[in-house]
Amino acid sequence: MKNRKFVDTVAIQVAGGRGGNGCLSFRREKYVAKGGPDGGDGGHGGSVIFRADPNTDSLIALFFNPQQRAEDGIHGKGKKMHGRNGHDLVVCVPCGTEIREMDTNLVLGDLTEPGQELLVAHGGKGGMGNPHWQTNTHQTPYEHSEGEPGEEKSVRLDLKLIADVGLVGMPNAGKSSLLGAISNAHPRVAPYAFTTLNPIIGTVQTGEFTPGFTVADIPGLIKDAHKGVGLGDRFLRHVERSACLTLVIDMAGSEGRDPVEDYEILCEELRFYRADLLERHFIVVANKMDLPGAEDNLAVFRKKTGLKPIPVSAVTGDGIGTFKKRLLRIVARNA
Ligand SMILES: Nc1nc2c(ncn2[C@@H]2O[C@H](COP(=O)(O)OP(=O)(O)OP(=O)(O)O)[C@@H](O)[C@H]2O)c(=O)[nH]1
Ligand SMILES: [Mg+2]
Repeated sequence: MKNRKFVDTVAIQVAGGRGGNGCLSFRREKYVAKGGPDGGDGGHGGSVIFRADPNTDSLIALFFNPQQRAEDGIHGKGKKMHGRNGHDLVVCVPCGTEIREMDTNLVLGDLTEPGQELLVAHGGKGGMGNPHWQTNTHQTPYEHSEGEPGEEKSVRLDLKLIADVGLVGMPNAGKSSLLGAISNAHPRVAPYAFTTLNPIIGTVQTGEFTPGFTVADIPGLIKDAHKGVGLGDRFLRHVERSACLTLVIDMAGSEGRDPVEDYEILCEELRFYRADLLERHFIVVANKMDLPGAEDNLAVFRKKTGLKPIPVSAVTGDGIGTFKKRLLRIVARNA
């Protein structure tokens, strides 16, 4: 589980099944002359349907199986036997998967709710048997039609995880430590940049009988992330839909960093990614308040930015309760 490749974008081919052919046949029975046409119709091809499934958490299965084809319809047979329709192919994808047609770049659908379905490739129609051509003046039809091919498409699937809260910050700001402090997740924490390489989601328990809310921790952002510097800003899509963004600032200014500057770089990168991202609710958390210098830096930060960050320490646990309550209030308001 731990080292499993995290796949959040795949390009795949989908194809509906081919319709079965209509049959050319005539009734043949002892003592019945000119029995008439009795070729059955072909069954329709199955369709390819994507379904949002809460038990699927990555697109890895499709990464290894990039061709998804539904079953063909069965050919019609004599004695007017209709061929069976091909079974639909239901492909389970994680909730939060956006499906785009490659040729047109059009979004075909966005599967966010568990159980939500989208038909992406129709199966082909079944062919018709020769009785369809029978008329008063045409009693022995030899015409019959073939099944139509199923629809084929190249589609791209993009997974955008759906968490109520998204943690963003510079590398080493303590995002993963905070996630570990407030939720059931145990993300890797280490004193170097880019410890977190893939998004991680944790659930914050808010009471014995309430469902709680989810928090996503993504890899750190650095200056020019929008140009691909560091791990780039592509992970921001996983917090794009969060009701609340939490900007985590290392208030101790470790490694000679300036918290105000960090905050400004973060805002700039978020705006570059999507201009309206910060127009939604965001809060600022001042982390590492247990370290020397943090109090002074916080005072300067307040003055320069006019913001009131929540002071916390992921290590000692100070302020974590307040932080959680604040998140819960925002999430509940947006629910
Ligand atoms: N003293 C102190 N150290 C902290 C605090 N929070 C995190 N750290 C330390 O800061 C370092 C980085 O913490 P991480 O949680 O891995 O930081 P991150 O933001 O997830 O970093 P990346 O995943 O690399 O982006 C670790 O050595 C943590 O132990 C805190 O509140 N106080
Ligand atoms: Mg981390």
